[in-house]
Amino acid sequence: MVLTRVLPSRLRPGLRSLLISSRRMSSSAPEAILEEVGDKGVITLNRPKALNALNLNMVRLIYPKLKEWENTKSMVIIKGAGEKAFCAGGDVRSIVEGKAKGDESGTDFFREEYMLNCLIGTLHIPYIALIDGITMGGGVGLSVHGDYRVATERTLFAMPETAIGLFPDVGGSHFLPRLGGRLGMYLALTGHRLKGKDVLKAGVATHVCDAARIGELEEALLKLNSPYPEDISQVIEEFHKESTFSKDVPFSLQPMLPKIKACYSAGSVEEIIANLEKDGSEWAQKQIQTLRKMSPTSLKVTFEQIERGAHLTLQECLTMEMRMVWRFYHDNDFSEGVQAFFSDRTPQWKPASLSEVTAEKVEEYFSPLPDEEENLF
Ligand code: QUE
Repeated sequence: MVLTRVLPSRLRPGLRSLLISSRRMSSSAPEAILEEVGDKGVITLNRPKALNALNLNMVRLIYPKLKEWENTKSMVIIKGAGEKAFCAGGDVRSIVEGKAKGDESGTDFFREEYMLNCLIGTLHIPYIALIDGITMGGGVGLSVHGDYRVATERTLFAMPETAIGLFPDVGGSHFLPRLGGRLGMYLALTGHRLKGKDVLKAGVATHVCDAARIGELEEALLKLNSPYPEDISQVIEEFHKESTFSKDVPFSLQPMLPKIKACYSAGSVEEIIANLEKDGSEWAQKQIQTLRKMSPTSLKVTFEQIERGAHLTLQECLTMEMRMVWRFYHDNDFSEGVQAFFSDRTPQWKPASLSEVTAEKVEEYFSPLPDEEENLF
C-alpha cells in the first residue's frame, strides 16, 4: 500500500511546531482534514472540542474535494476526530451569534451544507461514514445519504432540531419518512436519541463495528486493491459479524413500535397529542411532556415536512428545506432556541401554543423563495 498521508500527528514534534510557528494564525490544524491514501479519499472532521460541529469553512473544504474525488478516487471514508463525536450538528451557535451581530450570511451555510448533502446522496463512488460517537443533525446529513453508515456502541444518533426552534433538515425530509412504521415522524418531532445497535435496528446505520476496531476497519478498507462495492461490503460485513455488542439484542424501541405507529399516524400534531393522551400510559405521558417543550412552530412545520418529503426525491427535499430554513433563520424561534440551549435556560417560543400556529403560517414556510435565493442545484 502506498501511504501518501502526511498527518500533522505523524510528523516529528520538532517539524510540527516549526510548521505551526511558520503560520501567522496560531491554530493551524484544518477544521476538515482531506487525505489521499492511494486511490481513496479520507475526510476527517477536525473540531473535536466543538464535537466536530460543521461550519461553512468545513463545507467549503469538503465539497470541492468530494467533487474532485468522485472522478479520481475509488472510495471515500468520512470520520470524526476524537473519541466523542462523529459530528454533533451544524455550528448553529456561530450562525445565531453572527446574525445577532448583523451578519446575514447564515443562509449561505445552510445552502452549501444542503448542496453537500445532495452530492453525498448522488455520489458515483462508495461513500463510507464511520459514525462513532455523537451523530446529530448536520452530522446525520454527512452520513445517512451515503452507501455505508457504520455505527459503534458509542454512536448517539438524533435529529434534535425541534428543541432549538428548527426542523430536521440536511435531508431529514427524505430519510425520516422512509424509516417505516412512523418511526421517522416520531424521531423528527421528539428528537428521540438512539444509541449503539439501535441506530442499526432503526435503519439509520447499515452496519455496526466495535469502537475499538474502527481504526482497523478503516485500514482494511484502505488496503483493498480493487474496491468494488462487493469487496467493501465484504470487509464491512466481517467487522459487523464480529462485533460484540449487537448480537441478538432486540431493538430497544421494539415494545413501543405499535404505539408509535398508532399514535404518530395521525393527521396533525394536535391529533398525535390527543392520541397520546387517550393512550394514557407512562410512555405516552412522557411523550407529551417532551413535545410540550419543543417549539410549536417547529412541531407543526416538521409534521408537514415529513409528510411532504415521503413523496419527493432527495434533491426536491433539500430544495424544500432551503425554503424552510430561510424562514426559520429570519423568524424568532431558531435564534431563541439556540441562545437558550447554549445558556441552559428555557426558550420563550413565539407563538407559544400549537393553536396559534395556523395552517396559513405553516404554508408560508414551504412557499418558493425570491428568484435569487431559489436555485440550489
Ligand atoms: C438541538 C440541535 C443541536 C444542538 C442541540 C439541540 C444542533 C447542534 C448542536 C451543537 C452541539 C455542539 C456544538 C455546536 C452545536 O446542539 O443542531 O456548535 O459545539 O449543532 O438541542 O439541533
